[in-house]
Amino acid sequence: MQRVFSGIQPSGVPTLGNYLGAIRNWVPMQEQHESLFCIVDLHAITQFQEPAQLLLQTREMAAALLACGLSPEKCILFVQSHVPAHAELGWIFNCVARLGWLNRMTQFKDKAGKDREAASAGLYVYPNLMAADILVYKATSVPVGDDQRQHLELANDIAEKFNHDYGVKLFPRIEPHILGVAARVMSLRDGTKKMSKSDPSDQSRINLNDDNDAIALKIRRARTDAEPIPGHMLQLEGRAEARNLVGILAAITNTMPENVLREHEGQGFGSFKEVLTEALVAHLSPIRAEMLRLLEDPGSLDAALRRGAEKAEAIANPILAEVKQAMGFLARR
Ligand code: AQP
Repeated sequence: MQRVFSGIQPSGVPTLGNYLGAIRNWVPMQEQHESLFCIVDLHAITQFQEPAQLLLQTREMAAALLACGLSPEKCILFVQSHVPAHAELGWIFNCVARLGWLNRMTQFKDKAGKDREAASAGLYVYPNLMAADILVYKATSVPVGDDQRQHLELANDIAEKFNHDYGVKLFPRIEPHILGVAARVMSLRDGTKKMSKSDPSDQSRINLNDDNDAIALKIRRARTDAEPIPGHMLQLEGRAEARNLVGILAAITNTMPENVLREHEGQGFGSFKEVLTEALVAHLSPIRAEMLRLLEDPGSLDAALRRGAEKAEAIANPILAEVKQAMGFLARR
């Protein structure tokens, strides 16, 4: 049986992008595989988080994941900083990965922006910690959005170099699982930027705890163009915002973008946006209600996360011990 690992940063309330590109695909995986889903707070602090916000966002993320259908009975749901083996293997991988490899990571360039000198060192070595998150469980299957493909390639390079340098076959090859028609949901304000929970503009995204009015307003204000909806995907070339809204409706109604175009060909975006709002509200409002219900009892959320961390540690610690032994670390006796 394949072991599945995936993570999500508690850097804000999860968005429709996180949901369609990642979380929604995790739910069926817990039925078929041994699955670990991790709230990666050590990754979130690569960009400054207000302490009170981080605490709140970590619980909100746990509530959102449970509300979307993850079950602590079927998967291991936990917080990254509760399992120190991640940080320890992350450091070891800092010493395996090459600077040249990290220099090629496009996400660092995107997130650091123009002032790279001011970015944290953590943001730069983020992909090494991500490799550790996966490999500390010898997980082989990693469901992620399309934007994470490059990081998984790097994780495989690290695993291969480690195995080669220490003459072992310790780490397996990781297979990315890029799933769904909406592998990349774009910002509602700029169709060339991905939808992000930490985007300064709240209007750029749908948050999983947005109420129906907020969803309607954001979709009404979403950028589009004056052209009507075409009949074929090719005709959406160069119309990033229009393409994004078509992709979202297709994903949320479980169909292909071509079918959405066929149904709405010739319409303007006014009526299309009404249909989209209705579909989003129908899908997201039960998730929001369940999220709010779970957040009323933080003690139960924390207890579920603690049990998850215990199960995760039981897998990670022996693997970390194997790594250290291969490297010649003196064992603590
Ligand atoms: N816009 C998106 N479309 C599709 N998938 C997405 N994911 C993120 N944004 C989109 C997928 O969600 C998973 C968890 O992401 P993350 O929290 O680990 O980090 P991220 O990719 O950096 O997500 P955000 O929302 O953009 O967070 P911030 O704003 O903190 O940087 C991943 O599988 C990702 O592919």
